[in-house]
Amino acid sequence: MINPFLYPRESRTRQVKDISGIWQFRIDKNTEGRRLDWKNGLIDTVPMAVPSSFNDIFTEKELRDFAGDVWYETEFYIPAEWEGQNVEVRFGSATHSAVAWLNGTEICSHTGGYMPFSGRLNEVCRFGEKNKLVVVVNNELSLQTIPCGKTEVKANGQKLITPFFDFFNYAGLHRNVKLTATPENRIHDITIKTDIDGSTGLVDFEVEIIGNQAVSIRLIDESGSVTASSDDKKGTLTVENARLWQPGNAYLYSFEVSITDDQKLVDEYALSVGIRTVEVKGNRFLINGEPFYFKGFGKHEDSEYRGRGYDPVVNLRDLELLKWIGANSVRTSHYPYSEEFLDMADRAGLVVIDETPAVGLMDMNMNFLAGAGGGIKVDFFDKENVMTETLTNHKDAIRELFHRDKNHACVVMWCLANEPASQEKSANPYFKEIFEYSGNLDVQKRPLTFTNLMLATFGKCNAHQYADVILLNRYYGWYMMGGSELPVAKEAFKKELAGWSTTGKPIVMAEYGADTMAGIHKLPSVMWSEEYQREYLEAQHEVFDSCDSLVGEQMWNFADFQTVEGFFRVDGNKKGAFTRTRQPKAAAFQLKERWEGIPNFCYKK
Ligand code: GCB
Repeated sequence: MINPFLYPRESRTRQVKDISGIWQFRIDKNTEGRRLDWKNGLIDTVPMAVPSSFNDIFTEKELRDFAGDVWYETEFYIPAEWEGQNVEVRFGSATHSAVAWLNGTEICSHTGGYMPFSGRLNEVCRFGEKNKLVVVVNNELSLQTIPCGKTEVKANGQKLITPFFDFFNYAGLHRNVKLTATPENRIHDITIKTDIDGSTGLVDFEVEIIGNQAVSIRLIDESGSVTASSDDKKGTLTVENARLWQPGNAYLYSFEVSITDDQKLVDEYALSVGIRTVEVKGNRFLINGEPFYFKGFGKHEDSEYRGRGYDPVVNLRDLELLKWIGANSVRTSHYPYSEEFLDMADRAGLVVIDETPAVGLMDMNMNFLAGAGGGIKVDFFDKENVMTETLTNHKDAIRELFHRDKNHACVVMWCLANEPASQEKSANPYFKEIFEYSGNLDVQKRPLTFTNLMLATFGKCNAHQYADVILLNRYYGWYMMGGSELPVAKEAFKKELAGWSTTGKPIVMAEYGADTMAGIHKLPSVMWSEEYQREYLEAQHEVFDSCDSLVGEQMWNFADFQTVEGFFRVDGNKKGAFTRTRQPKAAAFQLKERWEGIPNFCYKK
């Protein structure tokens, strides 16, 4: 039994060996690798960094935009002392689907580009010897994949991918690859739910074990003292005078599980646990019983050279900038971020709206902007296999995300999709099923939501009735009524918000923004200038402040990021408060001033 979702951590009984680094790589131009058994070993390779997106390493356009299979290979030793333990290889993610072979034998495969997966090696590996790992990764998109897009072979034979979303379809081994050795009898999974009763914290837990060992659980506070303990696999720990996990002021306990046989340690695992509650009450979003106000951004995992590849340096820099600007939250638009990012958010008290990779659930003839700008549109949810295959893949993505991230204190809400075509009638049955399915998966019962797009303005949306919180992506003053029409845009926006307020649900502005080229200054302002971004934001904020049901603002985007090339994007999306290299535009100082003046709690009475 393999559980890739329990993050690999070392302990007295567990070893982890990171095998990321420079691997061998080959693009499968003629789609022949699977047929010709490249699984046994690659020839004619070039070096490739793992983790990284392969796209931005090359200087050739056809390699950057390659559609199809790409192959990776590496060799490593498996320590002889690991024999007798459960040995696995674990991929943090492979975008969007992958198959892996060790010494020529298949060990695992996975579909879905942002989740970990593992394969057991014992039966195929050579202990104390060199082993060869080969992986094929495919980046193609279709109406049935999550995220959605299309892959076409052009008249000249060139295969091209059109993502139905506004970020570059980066692909490859995006996160660390690790070898792990755990005991055959071991801790398989842990599920936590916390509650607060006055000054007492309650930690409900369930531990799954492979084997029949005695269990011992201790909850350790940050000073190293044991605050509660249990000898059960399932139960509730009571913490007197609990220190709560608070936005911007995190406190983490260590939930330590050990299993023993005749007092002999068999396995141990430690999980960070924050005691906090999350609840929607009327038009308020409560954290620890208090009305919380989201301040922050929709982000991307995106940076120069690395593409979407995990980089702790970029993550730390981003965290510093988030603190500097007074943000308390982010949305993991438009896919699950690395586990290391969530660990960092837990530690920093950064509130996270955790999003699935379900983006592009809308039909468009061209690419993202064709849909948003009213391009040719055919009902997406009525298309063949969407109600069956796409729905199933969407559910799989939700199930895996919830499993991976269930214990993170920072995760306060699940965003099940970004901008589906919810103006369509058939979005109703689709999302009824998606929300019903998701509602049963999370023991913490965190609020569920999705982001609503501009085509499904108030009165036109067929899915919001299932959401606990209304998340709006709106660009009044940018994609519509921009420039001199900004005052008109403001009024139209106010009117729409008044409509959404009648639902009685809390509203979060999940996207609002204006493309801005850093360094362009204009007096008076024009669109794309730093001055216009400021005026645009000022106008939006004025509207937000007039709406009582609005419980948060997450500006689009934290930083400029890469997209497909086209006439509407200048080397990517430029709506960042920061440039792609993480330097502030003028708007960053404006946001800082505003957000430092808004407390995390009780902003609106
Ligand atoms: C949106 C999308 C986001 C885009 C953004 C934009 O509504 O959710 O992925 O990048 O608009 O800048 O147009």
